Amino acid sequence: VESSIPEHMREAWRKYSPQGFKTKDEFEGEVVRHIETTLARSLFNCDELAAYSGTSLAFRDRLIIDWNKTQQRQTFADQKRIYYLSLEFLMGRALDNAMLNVGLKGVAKEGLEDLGFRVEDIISQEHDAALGNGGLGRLAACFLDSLASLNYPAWGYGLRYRYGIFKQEIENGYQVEIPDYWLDFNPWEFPRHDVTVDVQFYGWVNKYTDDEGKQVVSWQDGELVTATAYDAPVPGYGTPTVNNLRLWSSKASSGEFDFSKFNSGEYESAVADQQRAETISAVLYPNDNLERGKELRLKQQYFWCAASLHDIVRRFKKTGRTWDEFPDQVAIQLNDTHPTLAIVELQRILIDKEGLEWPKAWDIVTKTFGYTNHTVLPEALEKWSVPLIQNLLPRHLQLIYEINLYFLQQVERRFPKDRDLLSRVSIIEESTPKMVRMAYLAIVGSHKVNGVAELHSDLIKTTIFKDFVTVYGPDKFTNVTNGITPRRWLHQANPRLSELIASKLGGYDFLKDLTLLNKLEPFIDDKDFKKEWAEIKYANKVRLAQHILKTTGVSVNPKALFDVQVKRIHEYKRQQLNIFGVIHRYITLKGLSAEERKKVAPRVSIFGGKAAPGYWMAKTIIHLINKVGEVINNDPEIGDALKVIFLEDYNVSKAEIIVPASDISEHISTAGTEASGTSNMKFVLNGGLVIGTLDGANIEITREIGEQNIFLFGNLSEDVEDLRHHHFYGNYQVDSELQKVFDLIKSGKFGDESAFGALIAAITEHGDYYLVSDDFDSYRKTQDLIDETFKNQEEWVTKSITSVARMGFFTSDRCINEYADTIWNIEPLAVADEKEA
Ligand code: C3B
Repeated sequence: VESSIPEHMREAWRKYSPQGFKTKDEFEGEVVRHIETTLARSLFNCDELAAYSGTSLAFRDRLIIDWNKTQQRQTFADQKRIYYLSLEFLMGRALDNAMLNVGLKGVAKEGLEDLGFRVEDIISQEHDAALGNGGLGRLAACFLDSLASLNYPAWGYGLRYRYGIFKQEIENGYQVEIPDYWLDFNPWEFPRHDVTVDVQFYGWVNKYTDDEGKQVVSWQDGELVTATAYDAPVPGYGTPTVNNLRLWSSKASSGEFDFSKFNSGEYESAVADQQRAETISAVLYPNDNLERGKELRLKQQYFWCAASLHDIVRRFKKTGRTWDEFPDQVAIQLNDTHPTLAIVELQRILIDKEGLEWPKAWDIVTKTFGYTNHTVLPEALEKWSVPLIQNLLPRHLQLIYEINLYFLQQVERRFPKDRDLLSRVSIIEESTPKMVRMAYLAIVGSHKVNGVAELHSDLIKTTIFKDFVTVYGPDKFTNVTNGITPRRWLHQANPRLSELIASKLGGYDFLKDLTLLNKLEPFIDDKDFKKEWAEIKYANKVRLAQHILKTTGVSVNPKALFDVQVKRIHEYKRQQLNIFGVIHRYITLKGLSAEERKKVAPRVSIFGGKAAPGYWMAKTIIHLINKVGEVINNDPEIGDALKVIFLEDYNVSKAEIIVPASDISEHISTAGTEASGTSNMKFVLNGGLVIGTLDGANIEITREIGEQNIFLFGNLSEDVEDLRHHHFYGNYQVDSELQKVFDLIKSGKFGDESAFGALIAAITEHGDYYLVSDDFDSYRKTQDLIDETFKNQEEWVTKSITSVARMGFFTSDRCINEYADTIWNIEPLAVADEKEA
């Protein structure tokens, strides 16, 4: 073991090495010490924010000890690591998670009470770490939780955006975006000013023969931007493993070719350079399932890939191994195509810097990388223009062409003279300008490609990547169905339900092996258990009702059926179908007598989600929901029978309140468009039922929990293409009940009808691409069935419990173990002293 401290002096280190608090008294001591010295506050000016800060610092100290030990253990063990490259990590809050994962929330609760605070108030002081848009970013966060909880040696690599996803406010029914500056006080990150990488952009490529007659390729000039590492601890649940999430921050380099300007008196321009460099990691692109081809985004991608690869290679080289062993030490997973340049960058390092021959280098590269596809939507598939890459990354463009050449030669050998096939699979699209198809590059540069749910993985093999199945055979393509961490999405978000389950199963082992939930099934006839189950749901609904009252001023009845659709606003996710359904329900209610209306099952329709700032149609949907809410919520004839709520600024910490409080949640994408969906899993795990299409993971959820426990409707993915065709070439007619909805909107009932013209025209005039009209009838009828079923609470609770009992498959632990076995070939690193959770 190497150390700069001589052996005979290490005793002092060992003696004073901090242990971290364990008892309530020690915890209080740490909190007070941090508040008084680290924060320079006192008991006379300690508000909740200061108490949050002190508590976080106390827990942070504890985590650091295990974090350091984990990193040491992993370095000495010297076994293969997985590096998860993701442009998004939607972590949410860290304190509650840290408390639960180290098993000291009880201690903190009591300690904070002694100090005059309630633990819930302290937890809610924390600003969400919102470095992601939606499913893709939250999946990365769940994966980190599982990797640590299962003791895998794993690092996440991402960007440290100064601004996360914007905050959403609703003004006059419209979405307004507010910047999310989240770094004012962030106790969870550690700047590593000694861990920096200079990343090069622009410049030109010099190819020449050196004195010894060797071909040399050198990428010269351009500008350098420095990447500085910021590390955050990722604690596992009930284990001392604390993994590392490394995020890169950009600033102008003090290296070779920038700061000469200072010396020549160009101060302002040097400052401008500085700001330009800092812009790279300034802001998260707020698009979900949409790529716009902006140069700054490409800069972000290369900056992060180059810094991460440099870091990984540096760590590998310290082991003194030969390059052949690289894929035995390193697995890199590409979260979507955003990090595809990492493939080219590794090839560049091996060829240009380390002097390896092409075939050997390429063999190492392809053994190292795996690629996960998360979408088949054409507008989300990344393509970068050749001139853009040529200018920004001239050497990489050459390498991409070479990679493509070798690949096409290989295809040509196997399928001689199939010129069509060659042009279809070419990494370069022969358009004007030429484009680099990033997904194709990712496939060619990886040894495995996976989709995120069974249907999705089948679809990529038969549609967008069909030709690659021809070229490589089917084995390169595989499925790993997504999962969620039950620690955050059950134990943390729904502590009472978690406790009730633990009381029946004899402990919290189910949080580490979610299949144990099936031991709940024998209790479905247990009256007391069912009663408590229902009471917990009710209490969660009361809590959400309070939140709704506080944030919207609308009072909702917690006894009503809570129908929730929270996710990014997108036409393919079909919030428009939901709100049209709500309007139809309103029309029906208005047609009833007061007596009849009293017999109707009351319902609260709850929406939440952000629209990309440039996605006009999505913003129109938000506007309509809010306008419909204004009318219905203020209609005295309607009362409790129907309420429509739009919850502002949906994010991870709000999801933790909303998810446990749903009776029904909506996952109603046009079949074949939602790759998986993950909130569907969260809602069911919390005892909510689902209305959904046969899309993404809904299909597997149905298989696990049983058809009788889910409300399915709508056309199947195999029929979508024909229906779309029919819309244009058949005699297309809008569903007559949907037409009534459109007529009411057009009458001006919900304000200026012209505001909603495009939304209606998309269906009536422009081919109804998302099949809203085709699915409207079965959607409505299924909603009616839900009303009927909800009236029988006995049956409803049985469905709820049965579903939860059968959700074991959807833990991200299962998912991570599958990746580890079938794609990464990595093993957990045993930890001697497993702690009790
Ligand atoms: C999402 C998909 O839209 C979801 O169906 C899927 O569950 C998650 O990824 C996780 O796999 N996705 C996203 O959030 N952003 C993209 N750019 C592409 C897919």
